[in-house]
Amino acid sequence: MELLSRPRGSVLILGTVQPDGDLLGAELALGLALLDAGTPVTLAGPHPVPALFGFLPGAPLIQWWRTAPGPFDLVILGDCPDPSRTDGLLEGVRGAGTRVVNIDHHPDNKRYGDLNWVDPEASATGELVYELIHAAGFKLTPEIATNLFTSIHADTGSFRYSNTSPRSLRIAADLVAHGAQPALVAGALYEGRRPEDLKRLGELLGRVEVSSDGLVAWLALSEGSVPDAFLEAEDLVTYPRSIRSVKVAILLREVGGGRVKVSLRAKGDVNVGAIAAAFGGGGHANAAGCTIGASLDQARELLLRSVADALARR
Ligand SMILES: [Mn+2]
Repeated sequence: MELLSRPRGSVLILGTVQPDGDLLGAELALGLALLDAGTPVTLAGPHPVPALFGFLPGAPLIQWWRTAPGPFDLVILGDCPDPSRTDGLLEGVRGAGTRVVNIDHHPDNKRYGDLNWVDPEASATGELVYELIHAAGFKLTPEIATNLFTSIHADTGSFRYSNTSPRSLRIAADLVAHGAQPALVAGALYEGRRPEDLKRLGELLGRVEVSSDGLVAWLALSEGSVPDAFLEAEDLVTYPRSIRSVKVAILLREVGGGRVKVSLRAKGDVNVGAIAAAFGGGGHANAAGCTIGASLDQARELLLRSVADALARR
C-alpha cells in the first residue's frame, strides 16, 4: 500500500488499445487521486481517448503515445489483462528498477506485474480502485466519484448484467453520495447521438442475423463500412444480445490486413471467454473478444461452429 499511497520517483498510469469506460474511469480516478495527494503522475495510452469519454473529469490529462519515452519508477495498469494490449508501451517504460502494479478483474489476467491485484469477483476495475482510494486515505472528490461511477456503470451494462453485485451497488451508491451524477453519465454515454447516428443505427439493426434455433445472433461489418467514432459510441453487440431467445451474441468487424475483430456476449449459458481464448483472445465468461486472421465470412463460420459446439455441450 505504501507503494501506491506514497509512491517515490516517476509514476505512470498506462492504458491500452481500445480503452473502455472501465479502463478510462479507473485510470483517471487513480490519477486524480494521486495528483490531489501531491504526487506528480503521467497518464498515457496507445490510443486517444474516444470522443464518447471526453466528458470524464481529467480526460485531457491522458496522453496518446505511439512510443514510450523511457523507463518510469512505478507503472500502474488497470483493467489490462495482457501486456500486449499496451501495444509495446509497457516494454518501453519498464526499466531494470521499475515496479509494475497490475490491478484488474479479468479472470484470464496474465499476472505480468511485480504486484498483481486480480479480483474476478469485482464487476469492474473501478471497484478495486475505489477500495484502493479508501485504503490509501485519498479524498473521494466528485471528479473521482464520476470516473469510478462510469467504470462500474460501463462494465455492469448500466447495472443490468449478472456481475451487478451488492458490492457494486453499494459502491455506486457511495459514489453518488460523493457527487457522481447518474443522469449526467448516462446522458453522456447514451444520449449524445446526432440524427444521422440514429439513422445509421437503424440500418445496422436491420442487418442483425439470428440462427434458425434462435440461440445465436450476430452482426458482421465489412471494413470501413462504419466509422470508428460510431463504433466506439455504440456498443453494437448489445442489440443482438437483446433478443430474448439469444444465448450468445457476436459482433464481427473486418479491420483490414485479413483480420476480423470479434466481440462475444453471453447470458450465463456458455463461457464465451473460453471460446475467445480458443482463437487467441480472452475475457470474462459473459463478455470476451478476439481477433481472427480470416475473411469476414470465414470468421463468422468459424465462430458460429464454435458457439454451436459450446451450446450443444451445455
Ligand atoms: Mn473492466
